[in-house]
Amino acid sequence: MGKITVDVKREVLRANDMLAEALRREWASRSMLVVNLLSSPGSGKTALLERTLEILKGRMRVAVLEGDIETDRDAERIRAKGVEAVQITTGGTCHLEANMVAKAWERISDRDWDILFIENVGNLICPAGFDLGEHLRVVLLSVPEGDDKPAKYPKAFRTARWMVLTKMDLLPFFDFSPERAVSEAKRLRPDIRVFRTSAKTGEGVEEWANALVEEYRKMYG
Ligand SMILES: Nc1nc2c(ncn2[C@@H]2O[C@H](COP(=O)(O)OP(=O)(O)O)[C@@H](O)[C@H]2O)c(=O)[nH]1
Ligand SMILES: [Mg+2]
Repeated sequence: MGKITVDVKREVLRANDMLAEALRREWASRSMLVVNLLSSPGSGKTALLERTLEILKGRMRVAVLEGDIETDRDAERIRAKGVEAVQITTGGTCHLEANMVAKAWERISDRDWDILFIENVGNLICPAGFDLGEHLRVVLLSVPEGDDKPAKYPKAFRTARWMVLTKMDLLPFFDFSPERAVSEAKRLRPDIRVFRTSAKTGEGVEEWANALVEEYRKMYG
């Protein structure tokens, strides 16, 4: 029984990775930068996106796929910014899989986009194991969560190329050491690029948004 479960799991992952690879190629052929945002629930993924979209407006054609277990509240928040958003409700599953993303993508693939954000289901464990075909994986860590999270959830931080420390405005109220968080993350991934932001004050958001534009230009000139 144990062996069959393991084999099935491996097959599911293999099918996911093949589809993810096909999506990555399709998106690259259409000159798109696709960004997968990972974090615990409430770390500020949607809030950072809301701010980022304001900055990117008029510069890049941006769309968002919103992953949640239930409700389409986050997609509504994005649409309120005048940006195209497709909600993916997983109905209990704690992460997005490439097939869910492919289905949502179909709904907007008739138009041209420069950057596609995928907000993953809030969770630092399961989403780390599923490639969605993204070009850039970003993990968010908010000040109230504690600076020990990279060591506790290593896969999320090892597989992310960028890390955003969010809610920096709350630093005076928590025993959170950004230096410790960064050094723990770097132990897992020495080349991880770090941003510090606050969606409340706007601190660091412009730098992060500009880095996304730079990343896009690096890929497509
Ligand atoms: N103080 C502060 N609160 C924030 C910040 N970003 C998000 N929040 C709050 O944190 C909560 C969760 O944010 P949300 O964007 O929904 O997180 P998500 O679940 O990761 O998408 C909300 O109440 C936000 O107002 C921030 O930079 N500073
Ligand atoms: Mg959200």
